This record gives sequence, C-alpha cells and structure tokens, in this order.
Amino acid sequence: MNVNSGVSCSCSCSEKAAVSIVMGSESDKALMQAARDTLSEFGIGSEWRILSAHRTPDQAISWIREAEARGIKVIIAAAGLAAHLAGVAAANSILPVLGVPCDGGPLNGMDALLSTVQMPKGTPVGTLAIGKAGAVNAALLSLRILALSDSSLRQKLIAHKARLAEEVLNADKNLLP
Ligand code: RP5
Repeated sequence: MNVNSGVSCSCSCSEKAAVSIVMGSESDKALMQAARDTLSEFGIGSEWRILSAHRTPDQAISWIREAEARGIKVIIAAAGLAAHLAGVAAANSILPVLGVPCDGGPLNGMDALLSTVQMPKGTPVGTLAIGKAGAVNAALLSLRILALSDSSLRQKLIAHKARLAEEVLNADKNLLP
C-alpha cells in the first residue's frame, strides 16, 4: 500500500483501520513500520500518513480532526527533532494520542523526547520511549486500549505476555553453567 493512501488497512487482517499512525517525514517510515507490523500481528488494521506539523500543518490538522469520523480509536504520532506532531494531534482530537520520539539527529532523539513529553497540562500525549522500543510499545499500548472493548484482542495480549515470559525462562534455562 502507498504510504499516503491512508484509510484502508494493508495487513493480512480484514479489519477497518482502528489506529492512525502519523509521522513527520518519510525518514520516520522505517521506524513506524515496526508499529504497523506489531498491530498487524494482532490483526488490527492501521492507516498511516506522512504529515508534518511544520511543513504540512493544514493537511496534518485536517487528517487528525477527521480521524474519529473514519472510525479511528487511537492516534500514534511520531516525529523527530523539535517534534510537535503529537502535540498538534492532541490539540485537534480527543482520541488518545501516543507520541513516539524518533531517534537520530544531533541529539539522538532527546530533543524529540522532550518536545513530545513536555506537554502543558490540559492537552495530554502519552509518550513512549525514543526509537524502535517506543514504536513497538506505542502499538502494544494501542492494542491494550482497544482490548478494553475487545475480548478476543485481550486474549491475544494475554498470550503475548506469556510468550515474552517463556522466552526469558528458556534463555535462562539454556544458559551454560
Ligand atoms: C521531523 O524532522 C521528522 O519527524 C523527522 O524525524 C525529522 C527529520 O525530517 P527530514 O529532514 O528527514 O524530513 O519533522
């Protein structure tokens, strides 16, 4: 699927997109593919767009304002450097907004982390870790939000948690004495 085609889901699931991923630049695409893949593994559809708070503010605001009408339940906003996209999303929607500070740049994502996390009171952004861990966790946190009203998704998350534990237990078991 073209990154800008938006509304439909490209994963193997047949679901309508429930999560909207917006990112500030094409240079954020590889990182946010990890979020999209995680959602897809759980059968949850996502749309994604490149929309810049600084370079295409009108398009970004329109897309975010119309998200609820498209059936979106959670917005994931990813940006680097002076990262304002998540804040703009939270200012233009009452959907939960999860911010992913993109790594890279001279400050390795610290600038994006602070820009995303330090929202003034009244306009919340749930900020995840810098980089890939943040992208994957934004997807997992979206799934937890969706699972509040989706019991089969809840079961998948319980199984996923058990798999994570099993991996650590197996690694421990396989350690040479
Ligand atoms: C931000 O600036 C983007 O989200 C990206 O992480 C960073 C660099 O953008 P490009 O110069 O690669 O387009 O707006």
